[in-house]
Amino acid sequence: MSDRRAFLQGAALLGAGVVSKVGAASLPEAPVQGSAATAAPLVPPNGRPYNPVVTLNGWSLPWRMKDGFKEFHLVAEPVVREVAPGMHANLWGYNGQSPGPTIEVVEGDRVRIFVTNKLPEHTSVHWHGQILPNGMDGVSGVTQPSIKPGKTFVYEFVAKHAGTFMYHPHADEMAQMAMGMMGFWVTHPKDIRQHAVDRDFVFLLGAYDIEPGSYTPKVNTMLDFNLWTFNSRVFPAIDPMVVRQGDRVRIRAGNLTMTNHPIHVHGHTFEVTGTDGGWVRPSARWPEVTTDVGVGQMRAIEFVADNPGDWAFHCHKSHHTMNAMGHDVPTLIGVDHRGVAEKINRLVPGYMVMGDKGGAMGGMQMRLPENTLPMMTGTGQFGEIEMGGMFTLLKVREGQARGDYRDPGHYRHPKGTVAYEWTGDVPTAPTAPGAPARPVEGAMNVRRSGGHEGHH
Ligand SMILES: [Cu+2]
Repeated sequence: MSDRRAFLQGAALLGAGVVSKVGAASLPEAPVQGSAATAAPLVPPNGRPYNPVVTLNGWSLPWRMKDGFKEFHLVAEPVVREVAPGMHANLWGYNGQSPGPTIEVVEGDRVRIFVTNKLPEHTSVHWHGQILPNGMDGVSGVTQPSIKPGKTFVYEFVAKHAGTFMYHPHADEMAQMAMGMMGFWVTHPKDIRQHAVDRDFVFLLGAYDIEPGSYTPKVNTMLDFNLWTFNSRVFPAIDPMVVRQGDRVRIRAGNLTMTNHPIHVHGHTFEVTGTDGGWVRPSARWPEVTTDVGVGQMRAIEFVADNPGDWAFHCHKSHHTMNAMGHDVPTLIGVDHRGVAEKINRLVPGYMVMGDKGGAMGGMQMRLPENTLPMMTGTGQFGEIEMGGMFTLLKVREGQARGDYRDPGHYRHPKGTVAYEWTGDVPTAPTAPGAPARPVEGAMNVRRSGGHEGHH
């Protein structure tokens, strides 16, 4: 295909639902998503009915029915992803976004997926977790030649098992996944009543190493990433999961990072109902508030959202609920800066003392380099949230209408149910026998940075 034809086709396809005249005869359209907002669930217009999922800050790929196949068209290409307002990343993805669109099919569907490669290098797509013919598994060199730039390959298989899956390249994998090439896949049960829930959220766990001031991930980073994402977004730009009180909720996550993520929910206990291999038998489930999602794994958790409020939902590795800026700041807790700042200020105007009372940076207005995000950020109804990365809110509301995913705003706490300040006397707390005497309030407590000796 000439560049000019490719350009015209790309332009014609920019609006979802527009069928390209060039491609209509053979290839299904390849819709492009330009927005990083959470798209409304894709209600199936044909085929077997199912309860669609909601992809956090993402969307599901439309298909066409042809000769008994559900036909999808994925285009692997460079994309610009808004990681959060104020920061964009030059990533690689599919159909205009990273991660690529979620693919939803029904158990027993015959699926045909066209994959067009618009990357500057070869690729392939592995359908992670699917039971399929060996030659459809997408492993470059092993089960197929890689897809060269400009070429289109076709994958065909039956979606045999209902469950949670992913797709990603199996060609120059480290670089391509570090650039954001991945997508979610849900195979719904043939019987719509089976495993039915009221709301079903999905997202991929991702990690990037993008130096403050730059736009492209460092693809050779092995472990030291500085952006931890749900669907290539970081807090405060990850949409909340909005549910109606009493809803049965499923949240599915897949992990394509280089480390594990203990995913933690506040205010509810859940059960892991789905793993990489399918559904967990009810007799094999147990209640939890945190579940570890290992590298290459998928987990589906379910609970009844019976506790109204704005509940934190996050990875429990505290460095994964932070953004890029500020990782190189030394630990200064316990260091006495008094006098030092003034002296340094004579040499470096604008010098600030940071971290001597802890790490809190939320209230500081540091000027950031171009295209990066503060390490800890976000503001709630009671003040600074001091989070980043893999963090969002589960918003449980009594008044939320069925099928309404709009953010209802801050939770309105019933009177007398919020932690409050004690304003009476504070009696001296008992001290353990043999413990050193507490320093008198107001006395200096000086410890030299890096040293161990302290004196009063
Ligand atoms: Cu994590």
